[in-house]
Amino acid sequence: MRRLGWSDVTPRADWLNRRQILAGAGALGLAGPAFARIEAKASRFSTDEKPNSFEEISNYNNFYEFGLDKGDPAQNAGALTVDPWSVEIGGLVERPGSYPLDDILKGVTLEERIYRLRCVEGWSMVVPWIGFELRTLLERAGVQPGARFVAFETLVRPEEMPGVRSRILDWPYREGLRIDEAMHPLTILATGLYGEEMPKQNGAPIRLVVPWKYGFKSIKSIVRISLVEKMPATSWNVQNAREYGFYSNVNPAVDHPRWSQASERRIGSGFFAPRIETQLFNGYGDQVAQLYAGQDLSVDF
Ligand SMILES: Nc1nc2c(c(=O)[nH]1)N[C@H]1C(S)=C(S)[C@@H](COP(=O)(O)O)O[C@H]1N2
Ligand SMILES: [Mo]
Repeated sequence: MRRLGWSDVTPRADWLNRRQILAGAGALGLAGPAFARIEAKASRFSTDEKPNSFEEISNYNNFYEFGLDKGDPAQNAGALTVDPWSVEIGGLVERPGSYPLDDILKGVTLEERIYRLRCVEGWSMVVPWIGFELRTLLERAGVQPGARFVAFETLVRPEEMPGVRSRILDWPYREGLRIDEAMHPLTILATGLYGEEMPKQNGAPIRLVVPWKYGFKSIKSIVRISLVEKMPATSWNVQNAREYGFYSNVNPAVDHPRWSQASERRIGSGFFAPRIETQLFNGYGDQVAQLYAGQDLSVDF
């Protein structure tokens, strides 16, 4: 069952106003709206592009634990139990442990981050995430000097995840970032979108969002975060290293072996709408290009 998002029913101008009003109301301690909403402040990191509708964002998904088709996650993820939820933080950290989600959320400031999402398959969306910077959680756990990478794992619960009962991938779904990528302010852990709790098909209750990388890096329904010394194994790279590199930065000049990455189809733009030119680092180059200074992006793809 899905609740209506306000931008479904309100024009964008109203929605923006509402967003500002809500942010202001939170700051002033005024009563919020009658329905359950996550309070979050707007962010200077947000794009001003028009977000996709809640309908589009929550019905066109990749979440192979729930099936291969774009509609499968919306169909099947309802069965996922997301409460209680804990995230195991371990490896090279000062304070390893199993952190209940409630405790994690107590120490963070939720923000709305409207980001472009570019899937390696050649489509894109704009999503108004609610989340917080990954670095705030890593700093709380205390990163040890030897940690050079961060590894993430998704829940594996075959009873609730029909895709996990077949061998589409080598479960658990795994992803990873270099430590400087993980500490970058654009990298967030998202717990909602459109000001509401994360739909299960989008990776409830907590998922990664790395907007300058192909969508598969943004791992969903995270149960484990490990600080490690060596570059960790990641699901799509293990599946096919020639097609999916560890970095997987959005790059129109580095084609997938089986298709061009020069352009993308914006979901919801209509069948005859022209394709959009894909931008290096998905348009976030001003903020992230320096992370890769001296690297050849066609080698480290
Ligand atoms: N655990 C897990 N995380 C995942 C995936 C998946 O299959 N399993 N798919 C990835 C891919 S390919 C994309 S494009 C994004 C899609 O996120 P969305 O459905 O919220 O748009 O999730 C990523 N995270
Ligand atoms: Mo993707």
